[in-house]
Amino acid sequence: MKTHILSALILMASSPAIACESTSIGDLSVVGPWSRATIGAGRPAVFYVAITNGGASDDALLAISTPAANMPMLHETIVTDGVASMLHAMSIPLPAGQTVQLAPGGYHGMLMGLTAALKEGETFPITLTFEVAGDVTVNVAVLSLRAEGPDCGTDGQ
Ligand SMILES: [Cu+2]
Repeated sequence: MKTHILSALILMASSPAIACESTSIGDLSVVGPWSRATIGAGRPAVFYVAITNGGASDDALLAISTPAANMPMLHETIVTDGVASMLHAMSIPLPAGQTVQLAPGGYHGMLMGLTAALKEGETFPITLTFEVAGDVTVNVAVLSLRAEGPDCGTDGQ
């Protein structure tokens, strides 16, 4: 048992550190943008990030764009009677003083029409358009196929 725990610790220590990029624009903090590697370019990729609105007024994420995909969209996963379906989100509300996660099972970016497969360890730029704060471009870390997100410290999941 002791050996088992020890080898698990060594595995964790030897895996490459995943950057948790944080970018500010106006009252917004855009933290830990990430995606998953794709097997090819024929299927859509995902885009996840946490956005904190530290200001006193509401904002909203209106759109995303990236040279990595021809048709990036905002989606929301809704579970009805145990069946998950994805709806197009016209915008994602960012209430004052709150953090909104684009994360598996909820709001997310869907990158349709990839220009190339996403490879683990790469990054690509994505531009987020906010209703109030304007545009900001961040670098998205491409994690493994089964990744659950970068290690962003205590505020991650
Ligand atoms: Cu989707």
